[in-house]
Amino acid sequence: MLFLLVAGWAQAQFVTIGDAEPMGGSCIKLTNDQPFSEGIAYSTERLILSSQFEIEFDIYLGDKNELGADGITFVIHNDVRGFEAFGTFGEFLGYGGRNSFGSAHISPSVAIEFDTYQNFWQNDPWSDHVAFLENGINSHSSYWNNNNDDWNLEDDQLHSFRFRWNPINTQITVYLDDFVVFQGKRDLINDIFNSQDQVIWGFTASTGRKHNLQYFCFRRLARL
Ligand SMILES: [Ca+2]
Ligand SMILES: [Ca+2]
Repeated sequence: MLFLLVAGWAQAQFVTIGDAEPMGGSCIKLTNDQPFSEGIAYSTERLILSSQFEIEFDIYLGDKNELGADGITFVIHNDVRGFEAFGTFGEFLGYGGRNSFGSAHISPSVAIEFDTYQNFWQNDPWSDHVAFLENGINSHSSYWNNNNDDWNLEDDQLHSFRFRWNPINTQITVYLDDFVVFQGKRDLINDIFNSQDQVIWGFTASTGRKHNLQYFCFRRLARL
């Protein structure tokens, strides 16, 4: 389905998959507060990676800490399925897949995950955490949790999320509530997207046996 979101002067049109649907204003629900929910929303307008930009959202990860799961990803991809690309539910956040079993995953891609549930196969810490992912693989060697083993994102609050890309020095900078939570260099156009500089962007999310309402609100896309 196709929806138009308006946030201040900014507007963006999104297509949705699965349980994702508009909540009013500039927000799109990704998962229901129910087991085994998965939702994905993509902007119909591609990101142009040859230009510098910053894109900003508010994200909501739910209100249940011990009983909540699984998290969301902000994804940029060039998967052949285009606006119908999806990954696997549960610990794969609608982004990745159990590769050894060939389950659905989104690739080529990069993603920022906001993970609210510990899965040993993904090398997750006990705490909620943010991590940089590539090509539909959820496992990560490093993560950010504010150096706090009890850090919790399922606090019934909106959190400000900004993703900044600079193609000149290939630097990615991610802010959560105005803290830098990831910074790294990756030549997205050449090393990930096979020289393509126009890519699809959006959010994926899922739940498993444990669950939370999860959604995002689009704030702005600024060309820098
Ligand atoms: Ca997890
Ligand atoms: Ca938590």
